[in-house]
Amino acid sequence: MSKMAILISCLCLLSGCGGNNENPPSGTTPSETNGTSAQPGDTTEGGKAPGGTWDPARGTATLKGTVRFDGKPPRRRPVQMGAEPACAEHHKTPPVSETVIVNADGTLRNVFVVIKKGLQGWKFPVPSEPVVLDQVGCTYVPHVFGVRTGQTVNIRNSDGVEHNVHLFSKRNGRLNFAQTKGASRDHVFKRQEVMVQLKCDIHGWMKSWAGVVKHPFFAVTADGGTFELKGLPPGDYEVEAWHEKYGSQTGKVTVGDNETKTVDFTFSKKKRS
Ligand SMILES: [Cu+2]
Repeated sequence: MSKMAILISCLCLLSGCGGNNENPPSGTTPSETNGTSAQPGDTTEGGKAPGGTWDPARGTATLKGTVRFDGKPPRRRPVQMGAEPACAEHHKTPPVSETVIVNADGTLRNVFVVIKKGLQGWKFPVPSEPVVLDQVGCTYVPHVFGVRTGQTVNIRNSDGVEHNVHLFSKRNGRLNFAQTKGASRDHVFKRQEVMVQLKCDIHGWMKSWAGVVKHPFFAVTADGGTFELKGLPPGDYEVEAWHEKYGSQTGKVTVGDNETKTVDFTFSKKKRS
C-alpha cells in the first residue's frame, strides 16, 4: 500500500466518481436531499462493532482533507431584505447569498463532512454545552452547523424583529414557532439526520442547515475549505461530504493507529443531477 497521503480524491471528471452522489436540485428540502438512503452511523454494515462507551485512549487516528470547487464560482446574488428595513439596515454592505461560497483559493465553504460508517457500536458522551444558532441581521448564524443527538441547540433571536423558526426534517419531528426580539429557546434533536433544515417563514431567505450526528466526528468547511477529524479509533471509514446545492459525495479510507490519512472531495456544477 502506498504511503501517499491521498487515498481518495473524488475528482469529478472521472466517470463513476460520485456514485453515491445524491445531488439535489437547488432549493430541495433536506428530506429530498437524503431520499431513502441510510443515515450515517445507523448501519452495522462494513465494520467491527466494538460496543460500549467510547474510550478516548483508542482515538489515535486522524482524517483530514480539503473540499474544492471545480469550475467558475457562481456569483453570490444579493439577498433582498428591502421589505424589512430593520433587516436591511443591520448590514453595512448589502448581504449576499450564502448558498454557494467558493473561497479565493477555489475551496468550498459550508460543506458538512461526517463519518458515515465505521463508528457503529460505540456510544459517545454528549457534550453538556449547547450549540448556539442565532438570528442576526435576519440571517441564521451559523449557516451550516453540526450538533449531537441529545445535545441542546440554543436558538436565539438577537434581532429587533420577530422571526419564525420552522424545522424541515424527516426523522426529528416537527418544530415551528415564532420568536420575538431577544427571545431564546432550547431544542434537542433525538435522531441522527444529515441534514435538517431550519427556515424562517417570515423572511424566506433565512435558511440554516444542521447535521445531527450520534458521534463527535464531523466538521464544517470554512475559509480554506479544509476539515480535520481528530481522535478517531483506527479502522475502516466511509466519509460523507454534503453541500446544500451540490449534494453528497462519499469516500472510503482505512486509517491505522497514530496515522493521519487524507480524504479530499471536489464539487462542481456538473455534479448536479
Ligand atoms: Cu425571520
